[in-house]
Amino acid sequence: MSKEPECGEILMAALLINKGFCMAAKGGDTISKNEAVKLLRDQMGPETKKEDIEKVFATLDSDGSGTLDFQEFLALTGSLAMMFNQMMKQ
Ligand SMILES: [Ca+2]
Repeated sequence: MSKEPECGEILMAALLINKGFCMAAKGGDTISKNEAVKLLRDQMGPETKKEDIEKVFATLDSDGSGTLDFQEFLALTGSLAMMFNQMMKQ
């Protein structure tokens, strides 16, 4: 059985999420579609079809702006966290 996460670990995860956004946004307020597609391809695997990545991007880009803001990025990280949670349960 795994141990409960400590407050410091949770804060570190939040900091890493913020750092990930800042790096992907390259100092801006949003992540470009090209950069988001690279991130998604890294997470989904290089064999993933472009149209599947486009569908995920369209789902994440909830306001249809063509970029991901921090809130939309959090939806991505939340989805990944849920995926990892399911993997850990198996
Ligand atoms: Ca958007």
